Amino acid sequence: MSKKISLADHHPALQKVERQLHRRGLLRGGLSLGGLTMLTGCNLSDGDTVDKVLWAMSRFNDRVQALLFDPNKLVPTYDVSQITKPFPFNAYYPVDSAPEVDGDTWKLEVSGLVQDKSSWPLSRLRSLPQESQITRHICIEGWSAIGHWSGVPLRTFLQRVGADTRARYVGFKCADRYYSSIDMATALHPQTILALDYGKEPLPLEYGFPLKLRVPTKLGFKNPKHIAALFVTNDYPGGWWEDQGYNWFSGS
Ligand SMILES: Nc1nc2c(c(=O)[nH]1)N[C@H]1C(S)=C(S)[C@@H](COP(=O)(O)O)O[C@H]1N2
Ligand SMILES: [Mo]
Repeated sequence: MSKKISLADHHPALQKVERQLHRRGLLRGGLSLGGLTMLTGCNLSDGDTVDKVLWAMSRFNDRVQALLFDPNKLVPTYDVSQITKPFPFNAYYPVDSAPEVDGDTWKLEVSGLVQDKSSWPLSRLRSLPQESQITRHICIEGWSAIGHWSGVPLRTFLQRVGADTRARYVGFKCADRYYSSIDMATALHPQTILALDYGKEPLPLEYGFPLKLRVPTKLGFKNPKHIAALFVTNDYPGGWWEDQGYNWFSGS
């Protein structure tokens, strides 16, 4: 570690990166790249660019945000009259490309650090206790909308499958090529639900049929729709937008 710090402190290429970060106001006060590598646990080398350093800073930011997260603080809920109509559609493709999933044959695959890896047809998910919420969905693209989702609290589901709740992440793979992941504290938050219904009816095709993660403490892109598989892991799973630069934690 001391070697890495002296590399960041004395190597001309990294000094240049450090000056650029200071100029852009991204490194403040006495914080140096050496100090940053210590905080992020990231090994910087002289070939690294501002981009690589920003990734390291974003991952450090994830850890700070996770520490600040209050597992019991609830987001505001709304009245039925405040629901946004029509609820906006968003995906990385146009609405007519949303995946058509057959609810009769679909099963949620479960893997990773869980005791029971059996898969879950819709009927089995519906036999678990259900929660309902009217909450605000906030998209990073600059719009928000209030919607009504119901389903199984993810916490209830994780307990039922014997998940190792000391693991770091819960990851999701979708019927389109989308994927995402959340930290375990957020997965166990009382308002994080595996949503089966929108407005008391099964999720419409474009809003994520048959299963969508509703996590109102996080931005919209961390609410995967058309979930096909769920896994519990200690290996950072990233996500579709997260891997293209959106901050991974992206929540409150
Ligand atoms: N499977 C899948 N889930 C997804 C996306 C996607 O493209 N595919 N887009 C995300 C983004 S950026 C947003 S804002 C919300 C939009 O959900 P909505 O169509 O219900 O408004 O879904 C999220 N989950
Ligand atoms: Mo979004």
